[in-house]
Amino acid sequence: MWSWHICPSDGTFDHGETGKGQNGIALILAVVSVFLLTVAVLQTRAGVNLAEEIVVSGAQEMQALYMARSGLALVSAALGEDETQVDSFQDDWAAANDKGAVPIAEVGWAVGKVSDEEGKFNVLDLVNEDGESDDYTDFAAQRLFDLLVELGLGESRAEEIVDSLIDWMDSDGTVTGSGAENLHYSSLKDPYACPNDLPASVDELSLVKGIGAVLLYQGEAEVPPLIDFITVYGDKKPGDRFRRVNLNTAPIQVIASLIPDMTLELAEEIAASRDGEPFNSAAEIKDVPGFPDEMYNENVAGFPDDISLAVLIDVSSSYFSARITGETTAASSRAYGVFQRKGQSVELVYYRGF
Ligand SMILES: [Ca+2]
Ligand SMILES: [Ca+2]
Repeated sequence: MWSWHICPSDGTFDHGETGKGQNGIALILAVVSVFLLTVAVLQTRAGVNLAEEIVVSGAQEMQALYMARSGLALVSAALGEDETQVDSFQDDWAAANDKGAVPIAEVGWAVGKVSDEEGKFNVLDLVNEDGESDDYTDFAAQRLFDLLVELGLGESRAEEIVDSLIDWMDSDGTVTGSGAENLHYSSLKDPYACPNDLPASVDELSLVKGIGAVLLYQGEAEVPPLIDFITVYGDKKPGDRFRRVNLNTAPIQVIASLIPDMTLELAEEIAASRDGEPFNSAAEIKDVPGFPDEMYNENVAGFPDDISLAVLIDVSSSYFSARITGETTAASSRAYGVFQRKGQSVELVYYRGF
C-alpha cells in the first residue's frame, strides 16, 4: 500500500538523513507528494479496483482517512525539523493549532491539534518501579489530586480517580481507599481485567473506575477533558524520581498543582511569562515577576527532602500527540497519533484511526 511509506505499521518516521532548511522543505514536499499519489490512486477507477474490498462509497471514507493521516505525517515532519533544546507553542509543530484547515491534493483538507504530552501530569509516577507505592508516589498522588480538584472535580471524585489509577497500575490486588481492583472490573456488565500494570496508551485510562470515556475525551459539565491534562507518555531522566513537566507547554492547572505552595495566580504569571518568551531553562522560572526565589529549590514539606520544584520541571519534550480530522466534501475521518522524538528521528508510538 502507498500509505505505509508515510504511516508505516512499525511506526518509523526517520528524518535522520534530511538535515535542516532546504532538505526539510524538500522532505515535507516529498511527504505531501506521496500522499497526493495515494489520494490520486484512490480517485481512479484502477485504484478502486486495486482494493477490491473497498466499495466505491467506502473509498470516500478512505480518502478522508488519508487526509487525516497526511496531517499526521506533516506533524511528524515538523517535529523532525524542530530543534530539541526548547519546546514551546512557538515551535513549528504547534503551528497546526492556529493554521485551521490545510488543503490536501485539492480533494480535501486536514485540520487538527498537536499537544505536548510532557506538558501534562504523567500518571505513571503513581507507582514505583516495583509497581508499589512509596513516599515519592504519594507525592505524585497528591499532585494529581490537587490537579483534579483544580479542574473542578469534587474531592471524593478526585480521590476515587487517584486511588483507582494507583490500583490499575499497582502489582497487588488490594483496594486503595476508594479505588478498585479486579473484583470491581470483573463484575461489570461488560467485564474486563484490572491489568496491574502500566497503561499502554492514554485511551486505556477510559476504562479506569471514576474516569470513563466522557470525562477523558469530552469533559463533564464545567470540567474540561482530562486528556488535555494527564498522560502516560514520558520518560524519567537518569537519576530522576519523576517525569518532568515542560513549563513552556503545561496548562495553568498543571503548573498550579506542581507543588502545594504554587498558587493559581503564580501559575498564571508563569504561563503569561512563557507565552511572551519561552523559558530556555527551568531555572528561568525565577525571573517570573512575583516568583519567590526560594521556591525553586526548597523541599516540599511532608515529603522526602529531595523533592523540590526544581526536580519537577523542564523546558523540552520528547512525546507529542496529534488529533487530526481529515475531510473531503463527502466524508470525514479522524486519526490520533502519538510521536516520540529522539533527536531528528520521529517515531509513531501509538496510532488510532477512527
Ligand atoms: Ca492493582
Ligand atoms: Ca492496589
